[in-house]
Amino acid sequence: MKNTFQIRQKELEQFQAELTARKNERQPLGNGIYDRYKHPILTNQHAPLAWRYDLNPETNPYFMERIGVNAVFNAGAIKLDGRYLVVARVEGHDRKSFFAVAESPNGVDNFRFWEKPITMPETGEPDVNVYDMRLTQHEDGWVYGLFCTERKDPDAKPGDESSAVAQCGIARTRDLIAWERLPDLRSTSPQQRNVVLHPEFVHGKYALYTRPQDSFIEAGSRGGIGWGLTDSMENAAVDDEAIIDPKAYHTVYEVKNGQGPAPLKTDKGWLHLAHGVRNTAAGLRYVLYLFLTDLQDPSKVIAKPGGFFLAPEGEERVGDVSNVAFANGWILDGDGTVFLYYASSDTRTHVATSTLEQLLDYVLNTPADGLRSAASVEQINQLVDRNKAYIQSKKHAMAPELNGAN
Ligand code: M1P
Repeated sequence: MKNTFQIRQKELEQFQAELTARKNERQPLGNGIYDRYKHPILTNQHAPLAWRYDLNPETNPYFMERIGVNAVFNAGAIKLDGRYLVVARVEGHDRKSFFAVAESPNGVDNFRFWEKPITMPETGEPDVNVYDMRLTQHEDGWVYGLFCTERKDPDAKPGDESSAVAQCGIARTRDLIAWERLPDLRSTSPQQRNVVLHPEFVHGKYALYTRPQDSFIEAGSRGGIGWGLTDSMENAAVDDEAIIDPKAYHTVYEVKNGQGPAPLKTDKGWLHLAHGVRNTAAGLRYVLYLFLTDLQDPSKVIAKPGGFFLAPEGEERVGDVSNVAFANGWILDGDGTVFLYYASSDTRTHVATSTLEQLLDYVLNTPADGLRSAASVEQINQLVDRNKAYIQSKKHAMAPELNGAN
């Protein structure tokens, strides 16, 4: 028996040491906008053995897993004191999600979880499930974590054990270790998910991106990325939500959408990463898109490429909730590198890298959604014509006699 314990423990320790030490590799043949990487940065296999196994051979002679981790996904991200940190949504075999910090020396590999998951204080109304934290380093000096808190719908009919109410939970910290829980956001919407705090005060108030919705899954008559102001985060309340980026017919965000991480400030405007959801015969498909808002008025969209920026590819398309790309974390580094943390199919977490310059080029120079097939063809034809004209001009420049010159 002792032998079984020792053999399994050694094998698992070795496997995890290799997994966390593995170098990530940039994938070739990208799209010029960002690079994908070969390996996910975090999976359920990255969860420390001490979270899952009783390490005492007397009480666990078979070295059995006692507490299972099912998935590690939808991670918030921040660079704090020079450290690349993500706050992942870790989901156990019991379907409960919680938050845990993982740290990397370079943002793309060697992510290791801190010793213990985050102990998130509860409010007077305990959360049943918490997930999808957006981290904002606010100019007031705090790091805020806004997340979805989910509880059973008190109005669910007898026998209905699925209906839930989603709201925005709020906590703040200085170090990602000690968290102060604040009251949940109050808004006029019966449900809220994907609420994100803007990093700067706007008209002296805290500004929030919201996602009002009629029911737990369906955005219904509401939806779109909303915008609202609140006097305080200690008693956050948004009475008036303006929809700044609505869902739209026959687009990649026809069913619903939601702000990803807090936007990045650039000299051309606020750069936003968001997810859009469309319906298919195989269920919902989640993709990521980018848009830019005005520097002075972050609620005003000034540029928005058509279609998706990143969609699940290859094995990313398969998981607990297949066909999902979701992102709620990115890091802008001092040299302009942007680390985009996205999850695939509610199962694992990946990184893509780009630069602020490339992302702005993408946002400012990709045609907007023309909303009709004919408009898409027209955009391609315009590009072909411009390319033809350019190639012709190059030919003439190289051989002036073709141009009638002597
Ligand atoms: O299952 C896909 C995603 O569904 C929800 O996102 P949204 O609120 O936009 O529908 C969230 O539960 C998210 O965590 C999940 O990845």
